[in-house]
Amino acid sequence: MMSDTPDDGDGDTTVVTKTTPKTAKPPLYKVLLLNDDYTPMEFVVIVLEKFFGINHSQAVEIMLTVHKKGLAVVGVFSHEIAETKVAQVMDFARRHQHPLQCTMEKED
Ligand code: TYC
Repeated sequence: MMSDTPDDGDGDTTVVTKTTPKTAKPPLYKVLLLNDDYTPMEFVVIVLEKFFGINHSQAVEIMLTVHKKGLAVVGVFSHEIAETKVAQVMDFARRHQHPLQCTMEKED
């Protein structure tokens, strides 16, 4: 009868170490909103609500952070979603003739 226990017959114990195969996780990208001197504050708040699902009071807070610090991370997404968000914001700003800039950056 064949044993299902690893045994080389020398009386020692065989240690079987199972490692879980690693699945590489895709990189994440930060979407950044940049300050400028011309885009109205209310427009930036609308952008944060409309494209990032951020509630009004949080949107005002983030807009003010960008206004004071020069930029802020407004979300972290997969490459494809981040690209879509950036394109949506840039298109919306362009259509309203505001110079608002939105970019993405790979997370470390
Ligand atoms: N600095 C702008 C102003 O004073 C407001 C502003 C905030 C612009 C955030 C862009 O991403 C921005 N009207």
